[in-house]
Amino acid sequence: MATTIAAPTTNRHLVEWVDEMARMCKPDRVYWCDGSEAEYGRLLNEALASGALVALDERKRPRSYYHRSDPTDVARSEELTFVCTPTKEEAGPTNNWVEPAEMYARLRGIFEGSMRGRTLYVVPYIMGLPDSPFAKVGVELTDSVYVALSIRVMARMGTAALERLGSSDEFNRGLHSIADRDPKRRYICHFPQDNAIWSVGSGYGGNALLNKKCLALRIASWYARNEGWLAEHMLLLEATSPAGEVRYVAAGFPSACGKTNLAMLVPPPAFAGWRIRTLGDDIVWMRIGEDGRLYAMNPEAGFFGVAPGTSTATNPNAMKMLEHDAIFTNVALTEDGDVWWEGIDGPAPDRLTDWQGRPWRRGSKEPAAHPNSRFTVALSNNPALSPNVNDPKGVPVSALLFGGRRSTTVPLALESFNWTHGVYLAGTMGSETTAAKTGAVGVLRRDPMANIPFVGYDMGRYLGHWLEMGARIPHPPRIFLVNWFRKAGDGKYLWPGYGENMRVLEWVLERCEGKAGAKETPVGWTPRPSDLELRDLAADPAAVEASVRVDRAEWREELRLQGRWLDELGPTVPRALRLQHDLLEASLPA
Ligand code: OXD
Ligand code: MN
Repeated sequence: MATTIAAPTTNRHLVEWVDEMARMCKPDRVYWCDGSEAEYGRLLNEALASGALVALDERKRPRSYYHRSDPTDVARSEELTFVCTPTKEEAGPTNNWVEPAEMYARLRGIFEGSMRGRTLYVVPYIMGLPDSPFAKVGVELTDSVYVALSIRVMARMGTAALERLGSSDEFNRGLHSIADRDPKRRYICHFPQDNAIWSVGSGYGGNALLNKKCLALRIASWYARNEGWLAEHMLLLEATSPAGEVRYVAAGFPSACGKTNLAMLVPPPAFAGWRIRTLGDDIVWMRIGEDGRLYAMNPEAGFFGVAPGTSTATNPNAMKMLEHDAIFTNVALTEDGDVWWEGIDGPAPDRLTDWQGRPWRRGSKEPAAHPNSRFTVALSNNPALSPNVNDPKGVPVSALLFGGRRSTTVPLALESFNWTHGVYLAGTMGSETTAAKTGAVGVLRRDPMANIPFVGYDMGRYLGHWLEMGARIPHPPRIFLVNWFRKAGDGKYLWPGYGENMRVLEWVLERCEGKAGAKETPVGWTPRPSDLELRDLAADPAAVEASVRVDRAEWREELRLQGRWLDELGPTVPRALRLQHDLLEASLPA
């Protein structure tokens, strides 16, 4: 039986559950994390000794480490992710489902003895600020020291969580084992009714850090619907104008579509005096405030961002925050002990060690870093972090943006006519898939609110919840679609993106205040080039014109696909959204 260090809590619900799980998983040792700096150092040493982490060159990247995951375990496995509600209808058509008793039995067979020879780390954590009434406590039991270290960076972890929990039974029970990492025995399972998550066979990202996608999105979305709030896959930014006005924008883009870059945007010289600061880059919880506005907060304490494509040109703040105290996963290593990825500044070195540990030569056809390789850093590393990230009531949101990668059809920006129309546009939006999930890349898939992998219940009811929320918010934010990825016939992007997205952000903020002009189209309001501040923009005016165009033939096809999507979601899709679809179709006769 395991050596158990005395539990640093008298919470009998927690202690009994840890004992029960340890009896099943049979670790050699049970270790309770306190979240202290000293402990972080000790766990790092354990990880270095076992080879789970490699230290980077101390002068080049102080206190930074490298982790390589199994080559079969490099992205979220949506096909192995389940929502185990009592009935299939509750999980809905967009989630994999197995009845809870059957899934628990199947998983017990895999967890049984899975931690032999290993340590079980008890990782208590808080999503949200410890003093916020809206924070949620979870405890992850894991046999991965990399996971324990990552949660220390990504969430408020350790004693603070035990203190907040006290003697309560209200905590998320997360059980995680890398087991034998066999993809055929890999499952990421959510039991919303039990506030429980069991994940086995993966040590990577959202599959393994149960606080993130599993609790703060899938389980939280279920609570959010029951309790009247929103748990969303969004970034949160603060924009300060030259006149000193401070406004907040939340934006939902699918994985690896630029949330981190927009959240850390540095305005171009034509926007001197503007300042963008970050509150979050992946998850936002939103509630109606006492003043009738929608208030947003980031429940995380760190960033788990995609490395490839990150450079001084695309995201200078991210490059600064990665200079120290970072953990990198599946990027490439340089000969002098630093990290490298495709798209980083400067030319590729002659030789690297690739993400699988193999020698790599410049000119090789295969990427040196995995396309979904990641960095893990604390929020506090970001030089442009908003101080309001620590406001327990959150920040009032002026605009909600949604968007994906669309090489055609969707204009640079499209403002909805009203909340219902906005929910329709976001609920039917599509995006070309990326390497953040396993499976084909570049395939158009519908992704409501960029949240399709993360809603822990029926999607039609989720859209209904958005409509109900709209009806309850006295001063709702405006809803926009944006698309930085539209292409010309020759395959080139029409809009330069990155820092230049400030031009769209300014238009959005001005629209919210009734200041900027726009063109009415049958599908929403778009900026005309003359409505955007285009001073010093290095782009062909014809390309800008094409980026904002609403093409009637493209939209007729889009509406046909959107109609099919609503049919796929089935009978729980709110009637208002079906009527909205029919109205748009009728407004665009052939
Ligand atoms: C993420 C994702 O890790 O969305 O944030 O895949
Ligand atoms: Mn994400």
